[in-house]
Amino acid sequence: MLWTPTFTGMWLENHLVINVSGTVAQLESVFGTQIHQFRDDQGNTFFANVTDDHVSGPLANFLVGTTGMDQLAAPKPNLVRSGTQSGETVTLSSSRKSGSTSDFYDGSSQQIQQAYDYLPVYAQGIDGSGQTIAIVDAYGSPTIQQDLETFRETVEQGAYGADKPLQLEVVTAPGTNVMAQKNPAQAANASGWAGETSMDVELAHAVAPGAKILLVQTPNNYNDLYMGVNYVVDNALANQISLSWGSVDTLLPAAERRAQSQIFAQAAAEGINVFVSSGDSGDLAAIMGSPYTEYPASDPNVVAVGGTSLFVNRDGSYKSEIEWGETVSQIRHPDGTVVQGPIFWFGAGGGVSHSFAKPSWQTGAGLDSTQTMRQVPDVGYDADPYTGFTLVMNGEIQPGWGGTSDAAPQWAAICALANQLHVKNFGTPLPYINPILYANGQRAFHDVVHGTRDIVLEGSVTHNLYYVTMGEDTSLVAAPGWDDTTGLGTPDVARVVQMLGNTQ
Ligand SMILES: [Ca+2]
Repeated sequence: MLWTPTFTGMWLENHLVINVSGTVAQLESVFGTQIHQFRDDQGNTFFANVTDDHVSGPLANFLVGTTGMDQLAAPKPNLVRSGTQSGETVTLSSSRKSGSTSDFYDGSSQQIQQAYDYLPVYAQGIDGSGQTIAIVDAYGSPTIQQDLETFRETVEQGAYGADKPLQLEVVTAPGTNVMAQKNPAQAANASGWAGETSMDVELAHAVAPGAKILLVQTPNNYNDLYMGVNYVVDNALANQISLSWGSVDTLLPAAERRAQSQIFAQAAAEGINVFVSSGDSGDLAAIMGSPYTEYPASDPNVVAVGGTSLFVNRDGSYKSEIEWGETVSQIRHPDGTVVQGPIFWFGAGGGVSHSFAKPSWQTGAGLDSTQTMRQVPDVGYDADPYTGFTLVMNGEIQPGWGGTSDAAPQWAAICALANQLHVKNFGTPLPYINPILYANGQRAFHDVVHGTRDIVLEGSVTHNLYYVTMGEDTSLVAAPGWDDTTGLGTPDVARVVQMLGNTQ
């Protein structure tokens, strides 16, 4: 008998997750591990299991893995802002190294709708009506309802859908671990998550203004975030989910990753499409010593979303894109002496997963046919803070937000548009879309290839000049066909929605 009388458990309806609690001794006994208290170099204490779980007996026949026996690996939201670096505000300098920035995307909802060709879809009466976009974020934001209202009254002005009623529902995922929320080190991240929440909710609304947005908030740890995802999947609360967070795909214990991957497998099987930002730290080699991808972006049952820098014509229409990555070639004092450089600032994540085999559908031009592991990302979208989005956070209008967190909720919104058309045509929602995108997607995407742009930024305090090259993303580089920063490419939304919505 494995269970002690005081050991309580709760089956969730899909029988994929058993939510259990017990004393440390009980958990150590049942899961064959030891749980220790640790103190990090900041003085924060946390608990963690010191070995992977190892169960024997009847439990081993059905237990795929366990999560939540540690407070490690709090995921980070994938958002960055253009305006700050090294403790000072940096702005585009008048002494630009080359070219004009007049063709940079301006951050408005109107221009993104025009540049990515949303308008023909809206003209058909397709705006996300009847669809729900679920967003799972840690903590949420106390001002989200008012911020979304202000966003609609300002950033969305002139855009299609700015007059639509807001449909935002905020819930806390049932069964999430309240104890972890009290961890002060994790709670300190709350402000970053509030910004992430504003970004996800506002940008999903900007391009699918008829859709309902379900914001699921949880404490900031993997276990509870996945409980939030499982809550949506288990209850079939939405046909598209946006996740703008992640961490190195080998950081989580294998058993924990296996358990979480089961949720995405169920989502894909049920036609719930999950969009995940690919990360903002390039190939992660600076942290890991060699290239890595992020999880859950690397999961074969999610659509991983990479990033670009977006340039537009004078009339706001699409002009061109390059892969998103900013490298500071030099930082110079006003007297001309070089402070340091080159330094990689940020850029889209991507590459080859260390954890997941390549899915059978991942074939086509640009992919490495000899590669046996999953390649990331699947699709791209504007994510560069210098061609980034204007958002409302804490009541304040703030330009210059970027990160692949920009990209995932807007792809979830595109899926909501396609789902509305698919339901209208066939009476059923879309299946998992990655196999369709890889088989038929070429004509619906802008294929992004490598390019660079140079800009000069000036620090507000030191007046140092930052010579920045756009389009330099660590070892990752855009190329013809699929590539490891933008996947298959960025959407011509009218074409993507037609292709998906008319494929039975
Ligand atoms: Ca490409």
